[in-house]
Amino acid sequence: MQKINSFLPLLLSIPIGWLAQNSMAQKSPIKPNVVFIYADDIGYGDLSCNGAKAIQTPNVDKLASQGVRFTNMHSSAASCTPSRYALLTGEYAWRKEGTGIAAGNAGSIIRPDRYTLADVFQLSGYKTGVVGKWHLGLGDKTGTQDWNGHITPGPSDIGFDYSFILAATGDRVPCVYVENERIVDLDPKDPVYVSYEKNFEGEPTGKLNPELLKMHPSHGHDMSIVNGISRIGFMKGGKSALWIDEEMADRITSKAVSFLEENRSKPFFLYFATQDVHVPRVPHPRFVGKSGMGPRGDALLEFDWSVGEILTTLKRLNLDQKTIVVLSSDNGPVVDDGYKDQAVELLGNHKPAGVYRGGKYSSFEGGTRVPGLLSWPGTVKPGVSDRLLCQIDMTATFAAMLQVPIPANAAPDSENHLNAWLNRGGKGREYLVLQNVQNNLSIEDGKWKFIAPSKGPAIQKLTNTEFGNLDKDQLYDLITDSGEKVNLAASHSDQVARLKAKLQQIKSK
Ligand code: NG6
Ligand code: CA
Repeated sequence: MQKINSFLPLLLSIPIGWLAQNSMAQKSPIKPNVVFIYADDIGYGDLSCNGAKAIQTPNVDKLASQGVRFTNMHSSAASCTPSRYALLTGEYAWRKEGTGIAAGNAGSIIRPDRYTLADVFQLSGYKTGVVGKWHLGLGDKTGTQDWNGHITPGPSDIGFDYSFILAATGDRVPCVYVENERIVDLDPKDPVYVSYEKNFEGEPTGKLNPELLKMHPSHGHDMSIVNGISRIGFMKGGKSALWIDEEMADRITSKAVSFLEENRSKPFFLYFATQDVHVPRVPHPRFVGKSGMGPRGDALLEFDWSVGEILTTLKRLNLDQKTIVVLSSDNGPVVDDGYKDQAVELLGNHKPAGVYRGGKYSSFEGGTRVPGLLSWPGTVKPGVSDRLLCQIDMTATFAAMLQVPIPANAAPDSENHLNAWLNRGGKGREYLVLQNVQNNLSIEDGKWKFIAPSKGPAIQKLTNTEFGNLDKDQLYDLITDSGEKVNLAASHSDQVARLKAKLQQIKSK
C-alpha cells in the first residue's frame, strides 16, 4: 500500500488520453502467472535446444519445444550486475554510476523510489518473489550494513513481497542466505562480519592456507574460506548460517517450488535466479561426473534439473496453462572464471557461446546473445523467432500485457514488444545498445553491429576472454558474419557514421 501511494503522483502524471485509450482496449487484462528463470553465465551454445551436442538439457529443451525459442535474445550487458539492474529498472546500466559488478557488501543499487519490473506485477495485484542470486546490493550504504539485523533497504522496497537470496554471488562473501532481508539460521551469539578491505584477525584465507581448500582458485578468489572454497572478500562468524555450495541448487529450487505452491491460487511473479553455472561450480554429488565435462558441465545438468522441478511443479499444481515461463541468462559464458575446476581441460569440442565470438565480459555477441525461451502452453504458439529482443524490455512488455501505465520517467529504455515476446507477430527491437565489462558500448541495428572504439584491453588473459575492444571503429554484418570476423568499418563508413550518430543520440537522451 505504501508503495502504491509512493507511485501515485507519478501515475497521476500519465495523460488522461492514454488511460482512456488503453482502458478501452480491453476491460480486464488476463493475468497469467509469470516465472522468470535467470541463469548465471550460461551461454547460447550451452543448451541442447540451441545446438549443444556434448551436453544434454532435456528439461530446458522441453520448455523450448512447448514455447518459442528466441535466437536473438540479449542481456543488456556482458556481466551480471548491470544486466540485472537493466532487467529490473528498464534503464541501461551505463546511464547510472555504480552499476558495475557489485561487491558482496555493496549498498542497494536500486533505491526504494525506483519503479521496477516487480512493481509492474505487484501493483497489478500479483504476489511477487525473488529467489536465488541477487547481486544488486543490500542495505543503505556500502560496507556499513549490520548483517545481523534487518538488512534494509532490500528486495521488499522495490516490489518483491518475498525474497530468499544470496546477497551477491556464490564466489563473494557473505556466504549466507538472506530471507526477507534477514540472514537465515543465524545464531545471534555468532554474528556475521563482512569486509572487502581487510581480513579479520585469526581467520584463514585461501592465499595463506591453501591446505584447507577443496577447490583452488586459478585467479583471485583467495580470501575467506567457506566450505573449503576461498572467496572474494572477508567474513567472520555466522557458522550456523553458512551455505553449503553442494546443496545450493536444492535449497533455492525448493524455495522457488514452495513459492509456487503457496501462491497457487493468486497470480504470481517469480524471479528465480540460479547460481548455476557461475563459479564456484560445486554441484550436488548426484550430478558430479555426469556430464563428462567436469563441474561446469555438471552444473549445467543441475541447472536443467532446477528447470525441470519448476515445470513439474507447475504441472502438478495445474498451473501450466496459466503460467508464462521465460528463461534467459544474465551474460554469456566463461570457461575459467577463477577456480581450477577443469572447465578448460574438459571442454572438448563444446562451444559455450555457440557460433558467437567472445563470451562473458565481451562486446562481441558471445557476451550478450544468450538463451531466450518463453512458453505459455495453450496460448503462445511454439516456434523459433529471430527477432531482436532484450531483457530490458520486460518491464514495458509486461506492463502492456497487464495494461498498467508506467510512471513518467520510469523504465526509460524499456520498450513494449509484447507481440514479439508472445510470438504473434511484432518486429522486435529496431536497435539495441549493449555494454561490455569496461562499459564500452555497441549498437545493433538491423543486420549491423557497431562497436565503439576503445582503448581497453583486447583480451583478458586470465579468463582467455576477448573483450571486443579495439582502438578503431568495428562494424559487423551479423547476417552474413554472425561470428564477427570481418570488420567492415573501413568499407562502410556511411553505416559507421550513421550508427555512431545514433549511439550518441541515445546516450544523450
Ligand atoms: C569477477 C570475478 C569473477 C566473477 C565476476 C562476476 C575475479 C578475479 N573475477 O571480478 O570470478 O565473480 O567478477 O561475475 O575475482 S558476474 O556474473 O556476477 O558478473
Ligand atoms: Ca553472470
